Amino acid sequence: LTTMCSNKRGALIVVEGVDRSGKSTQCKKLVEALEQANFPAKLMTFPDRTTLTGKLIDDYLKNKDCKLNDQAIHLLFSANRWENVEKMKSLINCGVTLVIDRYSYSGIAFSAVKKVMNLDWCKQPENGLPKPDLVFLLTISLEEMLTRPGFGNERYENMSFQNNVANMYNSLCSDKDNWVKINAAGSIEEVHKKLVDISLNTIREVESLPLKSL
Ligand code: T5A
Ligand code: NA
Repeated sequence: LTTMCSNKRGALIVVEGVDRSGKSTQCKKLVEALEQANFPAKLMTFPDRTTLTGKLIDDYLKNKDCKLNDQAIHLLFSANRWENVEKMKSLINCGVTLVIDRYSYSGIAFSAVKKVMNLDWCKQPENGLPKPDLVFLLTISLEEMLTRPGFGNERYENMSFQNNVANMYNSLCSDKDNWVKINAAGSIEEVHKKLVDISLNTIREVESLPLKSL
């Protein structure tokens, strides 16, 4: 990898939003489009269910007999990101743009709405992780969300919880210059085109700037 390293860094692009807003669909298409435009790109997903912490998280989300309390699962979601830090940094520093399906803001929003832990407490374990250059927040009405397939039996997949998460995302988003809200109710192609255009601008803007930390 080192021999192929570019002297320009890649961008860190995150896609957030409530369940079924289309994050996974858009992340995949975005990586393909960037590669076609000759910008090396790679998809990452959180939670990464393949790692040690990821397996515990998977059991928790599937409501298996999992006794983790709210604080413990919050810290596991964060640890699941920390497990991937070296990999993320080396790819970005080698010129690869990382497109990440959920990141710290999922961790913060989904935990803070439980009211057991305050917002500041929820943000602390994310401090020091690589800071995204761009965060897309896919917004969708609850009515529109209901028309989409895939609402399963995982924990958090209920309307009132998702509504609270949407409000929490909105408050995290306000006054942040690297956040872009995208109306995700448009067609897959319409949403995709917006993401590609904005991402290409960001990739060019940050290629000579250092990667920051949260
Ligand atoms: N979580 C996660 C935490 O609590 N803390 C954390 O730190 C993290 C990282 C993980 C759960 O864990 C929580 C949040 C979640 O509850 P997940 O594995 O990310 O969840 O969730 P998934 O179930 O995989 O994905 P989502 O439900 O969030 O869906 P997506 O990815 O937003 O939507 P997508 O792309 O799969 O699309 C859903 C359906 O809609 C269609 C698609 O074809 C698909 O059928 N669709 C569209 N239809 C019409 N128009 C469009 N524009 C469409 N775009 C997609
Ligand atoms: Na998804």
